[in-house]
Amino acid sequence: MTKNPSSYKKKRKSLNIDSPLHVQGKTQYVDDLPELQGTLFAKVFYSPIAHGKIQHLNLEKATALPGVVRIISHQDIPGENQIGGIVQDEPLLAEEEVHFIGQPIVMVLATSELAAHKAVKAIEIEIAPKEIIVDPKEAYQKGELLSGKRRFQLGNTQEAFEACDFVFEGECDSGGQEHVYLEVQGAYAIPQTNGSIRILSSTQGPTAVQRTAARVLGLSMNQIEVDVNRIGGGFGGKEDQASVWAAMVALGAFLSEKPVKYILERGEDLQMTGKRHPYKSDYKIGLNKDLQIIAFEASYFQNGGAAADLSPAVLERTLFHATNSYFVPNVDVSAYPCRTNIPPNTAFRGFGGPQGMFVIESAIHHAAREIGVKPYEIQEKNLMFDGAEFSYGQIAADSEAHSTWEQARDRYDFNEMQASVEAFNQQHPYIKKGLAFMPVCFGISFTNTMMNQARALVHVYHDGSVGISTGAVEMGQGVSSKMIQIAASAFGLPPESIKLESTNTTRVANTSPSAASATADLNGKALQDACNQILDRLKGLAREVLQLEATTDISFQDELVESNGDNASIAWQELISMAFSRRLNLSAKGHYATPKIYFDKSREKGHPFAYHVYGTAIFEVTVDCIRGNYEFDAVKIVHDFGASMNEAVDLGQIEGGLVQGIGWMTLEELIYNEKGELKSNSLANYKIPDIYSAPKEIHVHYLETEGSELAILKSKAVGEPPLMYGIGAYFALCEAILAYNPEAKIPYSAPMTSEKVLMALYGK
Ligand code: LUZ
Ligand code: MOS
Repeated sequence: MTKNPSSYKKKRKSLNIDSPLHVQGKTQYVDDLPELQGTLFAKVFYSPIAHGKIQHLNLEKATALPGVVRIISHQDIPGENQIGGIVQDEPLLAEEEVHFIGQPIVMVLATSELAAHKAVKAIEIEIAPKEIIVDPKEAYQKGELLSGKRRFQLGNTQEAFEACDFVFEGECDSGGQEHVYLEVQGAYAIPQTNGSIRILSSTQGPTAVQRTAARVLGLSMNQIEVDVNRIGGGFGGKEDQASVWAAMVALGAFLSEKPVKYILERGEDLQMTGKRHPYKSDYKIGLNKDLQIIAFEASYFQNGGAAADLSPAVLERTLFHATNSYFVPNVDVSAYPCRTNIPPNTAFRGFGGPQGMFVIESAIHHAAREIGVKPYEIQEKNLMFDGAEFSYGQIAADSEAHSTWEQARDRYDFNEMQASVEAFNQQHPYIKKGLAFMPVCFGISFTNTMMNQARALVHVYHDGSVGISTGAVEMGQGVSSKMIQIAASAFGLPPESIKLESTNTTRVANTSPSAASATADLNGKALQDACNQILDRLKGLAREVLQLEATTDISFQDELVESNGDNASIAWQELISMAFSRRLNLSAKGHYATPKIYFDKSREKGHPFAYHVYGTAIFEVTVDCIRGNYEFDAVKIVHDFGASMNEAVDLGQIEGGLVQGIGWMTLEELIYNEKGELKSNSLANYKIPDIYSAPKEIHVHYLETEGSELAILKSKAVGEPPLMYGIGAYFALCEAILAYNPEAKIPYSAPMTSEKVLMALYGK
């Protein structure tokens, strides 16, 4: 235990309890746990074609292979063959039809991974092909929607466009994105002696896994225990889609009465799982001669894949963020979740928000080019301000759109950056630099109000040590560190006195997934609630022991329980020991539900977000105009952290989110061909950013604000917002291309790969 309070406080600012384990390779993931004797290995045989009717399935050769224990098809499922979360449209194992390449058809159980692998290769199938759709606009035209259209409106765009001095229309596409979590999907199910099943899962959503497995097995939820120690990255890919593999192994374990494990190979994971939704969109923007945006219309065609998964929720967030950090008085935006024959797309950091923001940023860039001004002149004129209404009815409060923009502009001396870029471009005929601003405004809360609740369980053991459980899943985002900080600061103990337990559905039930950037807020507040209940009991005892008035304030600090006025104190351990001998309850269960939020879907109006997170990034890029290659010289950010409770963890989220966003906008090209085949099917032909493609400099200034009462310890959510800074990469590249070729035709089509840069440089 740290006895020196000042070193403890210093540490608290920068604690990430996971870092030492990670760098020593000691962190344990599902595949690192020792296997129980008799464990069987599962492997899925999946559809080799994107759409068709199964004519014949031959399992004979595969079944006869050594080590093969059983091959499980949809007919063996004791409960429902249905895993759809929002829409009931997704079987666990295909029945008559297949709808994407990678759709699970049967599952092999074998005594080794190799035997399972060989068996899958020996399965023969005949499928009568049906029409394949991969393009969302084509799906829309053919009436293939996964759920209903959504439309958000504010003011009257039709009238407003008539009064505009400038009106521009265009198209804008953004590509998908593979999650590339370092730990691939996987799960391990272990039958228990009482007939229940325990599942170790690499999931962001233990309760989603529990619900899905129970449904497939025809059991009630209390028969399924899900335990998550930590996961090696999620980024949304394991919000819903970890349930598939967990339900598979649970099914195998239930039928074989043996432990069953399935850790996907990277290639299987790339092929079978959904990704960020590609979008195709149409926009129309109207401005007055003062560059104020008067009206904005857009239609978003979301490529949802073959089943709904989380697409309807992702679609909704596209509309919520359609105007990013701008106030636009007249808005009319519609979104369509389109069914196509690729794997069901899913949550990915930003959850449809980035796709929406890219469209309005494209529209602004388009308008700036046509009018003959710089895009930032339009951006700066239209930033959100307190009292302004978002198209969904929420009124902006504590907007930091202006303050982050202005501080970024002045602190990083944008005028000077611009002057030196212009000088550079004049001196260099074949190397050009470009600059772009990227403001971000992201709403914090699940857009589905019901999901904004959390629970926690706290035990104080009678030696004074503390064990805490919450619904939060650690996926590398540092939430474990934050939970420990919260309990440590509540009890006035060093972090070493707090043990964070695994996330387990029997200790904390009915969890929302760790998602929506809200995990630390929701679980942290539930944890505070539990701690406060114990503290209240202890305060009563402390007053009695220290012979103080019932109104005396008691504080818990540095392992001491003190009265603030009277200088009386007792050691934490001593007080706990007394509490135990007096038979006080030293455990508590906490709950939190975000207050005041609501959303009325019939009107598409409400107050869905606890608060918004703001920030502004400035990008500088250098383009080699002979080769089309580029490097980001610097990204300079002013970010609204509120009062950051852990600057190291929060900075890590900014840097990681930024680079992931740049990857989406530049390098990461997800390609499905017209047959629905994934051509970017390995990490050799799907390029993610590495240290060489990361910006050479990243500056992050912490905008110190009041924070929000609804943010944990006033430290605002930080998981997703920085990803959207990455959109600035696209527009900085556009500016560099235009410096070389002012006539360049640049389609708004992300990612802006080197090939596309080259074509734009030399196109007319
Ligand atoms: N997941 C979800 C999310 O179910 N609802 C959301 O609003 C959300 N937002 C961001 C990321 N995941
Ligand atoms: Mo997420 S996209 O917050 O799982």
